[in-house]
Amino acid sequence: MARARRQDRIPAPPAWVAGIAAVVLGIGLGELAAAIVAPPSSPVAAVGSALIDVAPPWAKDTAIALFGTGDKIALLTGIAILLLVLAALAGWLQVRFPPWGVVLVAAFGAGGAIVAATRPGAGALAWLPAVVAGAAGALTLHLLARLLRRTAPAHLGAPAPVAAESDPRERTDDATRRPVASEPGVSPDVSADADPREGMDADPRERMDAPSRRTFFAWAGAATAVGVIAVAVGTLRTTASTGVAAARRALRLPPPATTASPVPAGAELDLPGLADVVTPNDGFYRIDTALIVPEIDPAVWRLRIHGMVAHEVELTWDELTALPLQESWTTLACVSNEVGGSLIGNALWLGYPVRELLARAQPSADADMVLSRSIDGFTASTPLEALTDGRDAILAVGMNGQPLPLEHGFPVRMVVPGLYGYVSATKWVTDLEVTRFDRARAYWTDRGWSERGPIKLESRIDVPRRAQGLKAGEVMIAGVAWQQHVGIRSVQVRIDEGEWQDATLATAISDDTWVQWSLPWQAEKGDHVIQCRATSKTGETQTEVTAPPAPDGATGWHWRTVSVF
Ligand SMILES: Nc1nc2c(c(=O)[nH]1)N[C@H]1C(S)=C(S)[C@@H](COP(=O)(O)O)O[C@H]1N2
Ligand SMILES: [Mo]
Repeated sequence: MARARRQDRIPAPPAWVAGIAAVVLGIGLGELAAAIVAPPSSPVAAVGSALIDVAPPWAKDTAIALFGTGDKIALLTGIAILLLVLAALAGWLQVRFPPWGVVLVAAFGAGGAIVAATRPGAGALAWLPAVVAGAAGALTLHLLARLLRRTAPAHLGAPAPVAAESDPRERTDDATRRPVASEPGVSPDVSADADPREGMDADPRERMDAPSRRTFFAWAGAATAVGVIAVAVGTLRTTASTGVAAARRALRLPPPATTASPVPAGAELDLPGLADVVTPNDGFYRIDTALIVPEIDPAVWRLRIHGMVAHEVELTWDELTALPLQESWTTLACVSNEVGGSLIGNALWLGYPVRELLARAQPSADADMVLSRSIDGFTASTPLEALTDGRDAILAVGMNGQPLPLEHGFPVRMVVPGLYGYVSATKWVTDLEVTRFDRARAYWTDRGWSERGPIKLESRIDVPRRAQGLKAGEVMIAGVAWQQHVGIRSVQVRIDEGEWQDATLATAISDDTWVQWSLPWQAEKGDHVIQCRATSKTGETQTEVTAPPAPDGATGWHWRTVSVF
């Protein structure tokens, strides 16, 4: 019969609590350290960002499909849950098999330090917060687990056989609850260490000396509270310390040298439920790999144009905004957008044509691609031709009359009409490398997506909404259609797979934007299927063949079922 070791008598839940309390405290102190280190370098964020980069493409695609623009909150929640589970495991390990819990926590700190130090844009001290987190977590776990082990009664129920094969580790552990030996009137040789029948006799003085479970929970609770407060303070400090948001608010963009024509009358049908023809900035979809939005002070922003060029070009914010800027309307779309999806938006951009800067740099004749890179290491491969063929491919600084919002690329991003965002719309852009498709690969190309991403012809039904209760009678069917840089010629709608009927196109802002369409319908009682399809200005009609977003954009007809009462 195996004699239970003392630590085996501690139930698992308090051991989990010890691990979670220690890890929360460690992470809290780490976040606090991260706020002090410049640039701020949260180890949790660094590991999260690294996870995003190493995640298999299917995982990311699923995350975007499931959570859409909430994918980052979902990831952070997932990381938090994973950390709590690992913390609980570390607690259990440390109580049952010391020092493996402490080893696990320390290893995570070391791993976090390596990841944080090797992220793009990491500062010289980026490793420090993770080391602080790991060290504080490991030490706290050591102390809490020791306290918890001491709460276990040395004796439990029926006498156990003599521990001839006593685990030496256990003696070391027991040595930690030895103050009993130094008490006045107590002979040292009755200490647990010296007792050959340890585990058989309950020493009453030892019972008195052993801390209660309540004491343990009090310490664990205190550690957790300190950790939570430290996370909050650290996060607030990080947000306040960079001041980039404040710099953005104070910024005044120069007026455009070339203005775009205003939204033409008749472009906005203004139907409830129909997407606005101009998407407000705070309603604009956001897709990127940046767990923490990069914060770049315009005063330190630089753009470098290099690679296969005759002259390298470097540009500061002041130099860029002193150039004659132009306004242009462009509808941005994400390749991950499902048929009928909402990862698309239209804005008025203010910027400077990339072709003008390329003209200064003089790309070599055999270059065919520009790899744009953001401060956080994301890259996009844009065909050189799309940047030089005269379309409104710009380095944008303004969006709908405002400086770019931080999450949309402040201070400078690329916008190229006609190409999906992943191959053109690099936010927080700092580097343009003129190169060739057979020499360099972009972020998503490495993850199985197509190296070129022209936007596909698509149309979407916005109203009537899916679950909308419809009364029989006239109902307006309306939506949007797009194929940027080609333009939409017509949209057709059919009900219950009947004849295709021509919808009325609203006035398009330009061929680089989406266009609204509408069709009145005499709805009769019952369930109906509404479908739409667009035809482009080149005469191509939207294909019925369904394709998933990967590797180069979804296709198929959008359809919607409605019930009419
Ligand atoms: N730096 C950076 N830029 C990026 C991305 C990114 O992950 N990082 N994602 C691209 C993708 S996939 C899209 S669809 C657009 C989305 O731009 P938005 O978030 O402003 O709508 O940004 C592009 N630019
Ligand atoms: Mo995208």
